[in-house]
Amino acid sequence: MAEGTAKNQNTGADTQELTDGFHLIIDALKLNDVKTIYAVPGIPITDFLRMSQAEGIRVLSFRHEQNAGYAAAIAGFLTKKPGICLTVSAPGFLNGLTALAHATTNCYPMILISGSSEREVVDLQQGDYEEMDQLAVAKTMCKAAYRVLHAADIGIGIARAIRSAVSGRPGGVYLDLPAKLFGQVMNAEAGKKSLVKVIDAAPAQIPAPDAIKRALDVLKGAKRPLIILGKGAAYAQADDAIRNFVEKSGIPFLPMSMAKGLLPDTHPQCAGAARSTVLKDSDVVMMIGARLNWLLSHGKGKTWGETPKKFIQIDIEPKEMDSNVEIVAPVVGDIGSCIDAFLGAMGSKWDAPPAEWTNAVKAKREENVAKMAPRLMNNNVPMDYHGALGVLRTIIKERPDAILVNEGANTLDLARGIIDIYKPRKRLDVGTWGIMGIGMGQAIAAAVETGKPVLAVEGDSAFGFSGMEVETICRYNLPICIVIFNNDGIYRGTDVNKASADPATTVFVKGARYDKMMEAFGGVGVNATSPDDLKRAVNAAMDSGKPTLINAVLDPAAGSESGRIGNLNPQSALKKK
Ligand code: ADP
Ligand code: TZD
Ligand code: MG
Repeated sequence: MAEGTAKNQNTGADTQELTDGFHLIIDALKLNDVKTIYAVPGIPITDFLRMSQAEGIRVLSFRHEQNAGYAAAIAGFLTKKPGICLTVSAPGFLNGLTALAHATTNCYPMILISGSSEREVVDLQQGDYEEMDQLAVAKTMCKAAYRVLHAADIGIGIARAIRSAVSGRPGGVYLDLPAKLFGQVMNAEAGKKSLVKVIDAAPAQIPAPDAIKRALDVLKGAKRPLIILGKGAAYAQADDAIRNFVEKSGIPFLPMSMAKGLLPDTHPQCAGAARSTVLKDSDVVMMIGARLNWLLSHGKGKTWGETPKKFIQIDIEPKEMDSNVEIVAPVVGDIGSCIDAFLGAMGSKWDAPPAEWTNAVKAKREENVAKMAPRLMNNNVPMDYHGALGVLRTIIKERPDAILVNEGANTLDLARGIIDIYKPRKRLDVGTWGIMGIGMGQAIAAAVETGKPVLAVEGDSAFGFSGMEVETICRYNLPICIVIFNNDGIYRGTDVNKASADPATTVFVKGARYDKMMEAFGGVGVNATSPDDLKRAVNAAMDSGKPTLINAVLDPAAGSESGRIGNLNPQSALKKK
């Protein structure tokens, strides 16, 4: 036992230097280049956070663990290193758990570290302060879960957590640190030796040459090929290789939401504005870091039309292959290595796809863009989504380095389609689950990790899930401009409950002034009632870098039920009264 050893050594020699759990955890994190911790303090981690700060780790102290967790998760996506979230026991842990599960679902590397109560008491269920068998609860929600009981194992525990989070398919890892561990002492020299610097945490996974050849043969035989880029491709940070590959192939590409900007949405091969056409009419589809889940209608059905498809898939996770439909050419490996292998095997001459196909995609795209253009220029008061988004679209065009955070229903679906993204990893949103509440956590981590300005475009409901973090944004003085699309409710503000005096479940207080929330903490609040107001206010915020919240007053009737995914609502078999 480390504690025993340290005591014995201590009695033997007064000069013996000691260390403890607190310092070993901090040293282990620093040794592995952890620069930032996203946290909410309390027993047993308050002093730990103070010491971390004193030792040069930046600690972002949040108002709710879920938001700290979403911050850590997206930090993982942005940096390819595990984002670290620290919480107190039971309730703090549970608050962080949604984010851990979200990180795992989205393949973001993240480590949730929670202090926990004493094992002896927890296991006998004797009612400790914030008692819970956290390790058991966490196990089903993440890629791996570990507990460290001895100070001498801290180095190994943290190394395992880091490696588990980032290697293979990235995901969430839980690390349980009982309160007693923090104060455990051991010989400082032995402690130092026990720390582990993780070497090559996410080793390259080189694809098999015959898998590359098989995939290229399928691609060569295509008459109407399509590339789908997913957020795995954005995560991989193989931006130049991906761009070279897409351009060399001449194949139209469709970016999934968070893969927008890997190549600019305005790129001549971008099929974003011809989505339904390319999904229906393509004959060979090459998936790069994207899954055939609900977001792509599982690769079958009406969305995919009558044309028989052959799927090629590049993914680091072998089990992803054939998950929904047959993959005729699976390519297992990390995207950087796979794309390099493709570029090598394509040789210097590669025939572009038939012009008939690329011209048809281009024509459809131009038709759809032209149809949309006048709607984006409207100056209606009260604003509709298109008028407001037309303004934000121009602002992002002029400021392509800014990071767009986006959540809501209509606010999400319409912003995704309308706001072009020009650079990789500049669009962060609700991800695979379509989760509300990621807004402020993601905005904070984006500002902290990249130093770039952030524009958070939020439905009024979506914002409410993490709205208290505006105080955090003001406290750390982060360059974040929040625009709330305030249509008085979820989907719309016009729903009426005919059965009682209670409001309908989807509507909020009419005419709410979210801008006042920001003013309460010393930030800039603006009430914008027209596209011109909105433009002025966002530009001022982006120029000044001051924490700003703009309440964009939208027509309460603007918006439709569930945005673009109303079809997923179950229907009652009984006739409506
Ligand atoms: P989207 O929602 O954009 O369609 P998904 O989250 O569904 O994207 O899919 C991302 C996929 O990318 C996952 O299957 C994941 O295993 C894979 N992935 C993540 N990182 C890498 C990488 N470095 N190399 C290869 N595949 C990766
Ligand atoms: N809770 C969580 C955690 N995630 C969810 N996705 C939902 C609830 C359900 N939900 C949606 O899917 S969108 C949405 C909710 C509550 C809010 C939509 O309203 P909004 O956007 O104001 O954010 P619009 O522009 O009014 O559509
Ligand atoms: Mg709304």
